[in-house]
Amino acid sequence: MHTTPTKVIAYIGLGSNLENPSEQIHSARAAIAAVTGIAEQGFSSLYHSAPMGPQDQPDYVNAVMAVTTELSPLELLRALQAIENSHGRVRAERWGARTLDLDILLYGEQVIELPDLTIPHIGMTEREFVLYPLHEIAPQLDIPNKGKLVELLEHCPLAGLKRL
Ligand code: A4P
Ligand code: MG
Repeated sequence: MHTTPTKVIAYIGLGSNLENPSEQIHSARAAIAAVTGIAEQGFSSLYHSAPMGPQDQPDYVNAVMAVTTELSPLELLRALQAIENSHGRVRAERWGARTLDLDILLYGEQVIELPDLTIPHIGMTEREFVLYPLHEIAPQLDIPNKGKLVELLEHCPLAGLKRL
């Protein structure tokens, strides 16, 4: 019997603040789109943002990508971590500077709480560098357990976020 794998819409947050951040984001986009079982559906503008967390680090470039995927949530996480590693990501300080950070923001409508994976991504609903790019590509979105994206945006100051 042949079964077609189900496709789920997922949203990925991309961030970089080292070694030519815009280039890191463009090359991560291409690497994600090239994974078997992932197809790009949309990509936001690039945004310039002030660092959240330790302030003694460069500003970030952030973006959000919409994909459809046949990968399970954990398979998607592993694929993104492999791409982070191939971009020279070294895990050091929490919230510290990084060449590339790839976060699964949303995976369909699912709420996932595993030791290695929390979806919706923790903190995404308060982060201007996630909500504004997400709104650009998915204005109608509802965040599971959190409410409508447009309403979350009303409580989220721009905090210096700039579209590049
Ligand atoms: N993990 C759990 N849930 C997820 C998920 N939905 N997507 C686990 C991806 N990973 C998830 O992440 C730590 C662990 O989170 C992973 O092993 C994975 O199993 P990490 O990338 O190794 O460490 P981290 O990124 O330093 O920590 P954390 O808590 O994930 O930080 P964030 O939330 O990623 O924030 N400022 C600006 N302006 N822009 C940014 O993009 N990013 C950060 C990092 C800090 N400041 C920033 C930005
Ligand atoms: Mg992360």
